[in-house]
Amino acid sequence: DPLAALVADLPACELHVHLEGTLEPELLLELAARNGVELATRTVEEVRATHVFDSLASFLAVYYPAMDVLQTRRDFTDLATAYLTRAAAQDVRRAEVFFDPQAHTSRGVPFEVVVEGLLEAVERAPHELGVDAALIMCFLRDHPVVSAEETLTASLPYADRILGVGLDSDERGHPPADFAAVFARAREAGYRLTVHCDIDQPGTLEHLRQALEDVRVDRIDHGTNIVEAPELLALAVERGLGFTSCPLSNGFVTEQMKAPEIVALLRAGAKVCVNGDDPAYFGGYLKENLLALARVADLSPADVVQLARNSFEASWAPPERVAEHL
Ligand code: ES4
Ligand code: ZN
Repeated sequence: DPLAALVADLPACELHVHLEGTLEPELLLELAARNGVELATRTVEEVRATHVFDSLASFLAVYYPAMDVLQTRRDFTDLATAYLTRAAAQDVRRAEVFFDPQAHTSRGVPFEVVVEGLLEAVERAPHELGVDAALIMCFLRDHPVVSAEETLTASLPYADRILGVGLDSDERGHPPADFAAVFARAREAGYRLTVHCDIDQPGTLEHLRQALEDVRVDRIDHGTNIVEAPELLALAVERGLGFTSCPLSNGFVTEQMKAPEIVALLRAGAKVCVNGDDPAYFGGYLKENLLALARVADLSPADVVQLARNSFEASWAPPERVAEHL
């Protein structure tokens, strides 16, 4: 199978993966045992049986409670190391990974424990795994804006070790413009900016407009609804903005991989790339996503190579690093 062989050999960047979404059932059970956390599920099969989703909300209702097992600095290091080890095995050369500090600080885990635990893994990855790694701190849009403000303030001592900020969680009723001031402060602190514009969520086109015009993002996560707004798409293409698509995730959240939309972005010259999102929950890491999309959309080998190339061009790596890979 030439397509599978091509994907199997193709280096790429991962630009849209939530570290908490890489918590595999095996590690979940191991951390629960280590920390004495009582779970409702006792086996890998039982954990997997809870992974049935038909919407963003139904996914988040499983995703957040699982994080209770993450308590110590070492837990966060182990989570990130497990992901980066898998990424290395999938020829990921660079990973710009999301984490959700408020999902941990809101249950009493100090910000420093989360960040220092993750940084230990991220800063070892280039030497030990051959993966260039960086952190993107996401604000939870369904928490108060003041909590995002506090999270940004808490991050400032680490500003030179955190690459960017993002916006995730339940999009309904939580437009990017609500966070424009926090994002402006984040940019002042030197962070790159990205925002989830999850697919087919209420208000999605207005959210895309706000992300582009009010927040002035440096990238868009998901965002494939932009194909319905040609003038916004033209603006994004003109700015060379990256779009981080996640086909297998889309299949759960919207019942479709959104392959026609991803292909439309590719044909329009947008820097669209393929990513894992929450691979422990949605059934695959980067390569499984790329191959699934390639098959459903009947992509040519040149299209697949372009998607991988886009992942480097949409990354926030220094230009000379990007050039090494192209
Ligand atoms: C997420 Cl798929 C998705 N959408 C919004 N927020 C998220 N956090 C983790 N996965
Ligand atoms: Zn996401």
